[in-house]
Amino acid sequence: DTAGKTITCRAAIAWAEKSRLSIEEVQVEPPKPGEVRIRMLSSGICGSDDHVLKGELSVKFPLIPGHEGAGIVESVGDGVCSVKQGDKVLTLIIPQCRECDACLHSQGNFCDKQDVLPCSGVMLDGTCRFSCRGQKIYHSFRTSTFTEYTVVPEIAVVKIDDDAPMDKVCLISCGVPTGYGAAVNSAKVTPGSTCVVFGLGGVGSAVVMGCKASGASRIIGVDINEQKFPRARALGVTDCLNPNKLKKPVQEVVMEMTGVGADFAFEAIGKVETMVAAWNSCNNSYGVCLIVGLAPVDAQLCLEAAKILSGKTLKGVCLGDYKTRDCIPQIVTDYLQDKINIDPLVTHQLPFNQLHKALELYHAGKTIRCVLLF
Ligand code: COD
Ligand code: ZN
Repeated sequence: DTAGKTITCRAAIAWAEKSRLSIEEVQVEPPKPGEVRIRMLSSGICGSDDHVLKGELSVKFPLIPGHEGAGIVESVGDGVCSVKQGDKVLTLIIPQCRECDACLHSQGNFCDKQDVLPCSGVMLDGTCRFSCRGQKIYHSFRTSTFTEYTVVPEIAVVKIDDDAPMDKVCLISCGVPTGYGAAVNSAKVTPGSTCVVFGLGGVGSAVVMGCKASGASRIIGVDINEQKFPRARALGVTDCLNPNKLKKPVQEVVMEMTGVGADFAFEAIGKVETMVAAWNSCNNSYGVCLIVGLAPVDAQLCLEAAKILSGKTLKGVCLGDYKTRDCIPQIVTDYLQDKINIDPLVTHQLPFNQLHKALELYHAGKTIRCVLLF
């Protein structure tokens, strides 16, 4: 029994920005009151992890990256009552404290206790649970999942169904609710509508699934990597555009293709230029543009101010506007009941010790999601 004891295990550490991750032996302290220690079973590699490693977010190094995790509760700290030892759980990049303004508001989900914007890298009490060769290692996004064991606050973990397949459901911790939820829950895509999705990675593909499930009749997919097109078509994209191969700006092409602009546009890349292109691809009167991607921290979004008067909507959305602990377990149940199929998003699975190969596949643009298995 490891409860109450420090666990020594393997974890991937980013010692500095842009440095190669290194798999090290780390010490993981027991959970303090209100915290949960999890034995990881799987973790996706998400675009936001890549932003962290490139230094595009104001994170502190050294840290253990990863946030899209599924695992089993190893032990809990005092006062924890929503999960217990042996429960299958997902980690939550956006926690739900149920006490802050956003949690108490019917429409809010961006909990005050999140650690993305900005990133402190520490637990809620200001300390870390990880160390390596005597040096403290920071957490990322309240989660840190590229490790055999992690410690997270109770508010950033949720129990899921006992029969959930743990080699896949990690995607339901972030990519699926972020993309699918943006379409079905946040935008509420309407039957027969035209959608345009910028970025056909893991998150953009989940957006496409949500548009399709909502009955969109035309889904235009935009990506500079044409390797993404066949899988996107299989998920429901009807027209693929590569902005680098077009003679005109992509928003002009979308305007011509649709005549009136898209009903719904989604940005799932995290770049200012594509946010502007998504905005300008929408119908001027009733178009809705959702920003799903996270731009670099100091970037500014510049739009023609007069154009907003005609009635179109610009909306940011994080984790599909879902209150995470309340809503994410239901997505797992929906998957188990064949109401949503996440299998096409899992294009690769590799053991944790092949992390570098997984990152290479990600950077080569070959994956939708590569799941690391522990
Ligand atoms: N034009 C078109 N496509 C592009 C361009 C471009 N200029 N640049 C890159 N792309 C394509 C890539 O080829 C790739 O296919 C895709 O965009 C990006 O996909 P991935 O697989 O690298 O990344 P995802 O899908 O895992 O994540 C993308 C996000 C932007 C959603 C992610 O990085 C992000 O910002 N996440 C934050 C959103 C969020 O809600 N996080 C939770 C807490 S805030
Ligand atoms: Zn993510």
